[in-house]
Amino acid sequence: MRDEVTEDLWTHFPSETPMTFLDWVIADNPQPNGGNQSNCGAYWEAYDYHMVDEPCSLNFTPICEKP
Ligand SMILES: [Ca+2]
Repeated sequence: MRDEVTEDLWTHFPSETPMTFLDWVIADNPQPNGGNQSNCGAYWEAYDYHMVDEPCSLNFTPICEKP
């Protein structure tokens, strides 16, 4: 997922359909917090697999939707 097209509008990639479920990290380090510098979302193990926003230049294992 990403908000690269419109900041704070999180969409699936590449369809750009809006995300219907978001589960951001809240405690300790509320997300998303990276603004225009962090436009890709990830589940972060250290935050019990809640979502964080990170730069799209980082490498993560993709999660794909089964057709
Ligand atoms: Ca962003």
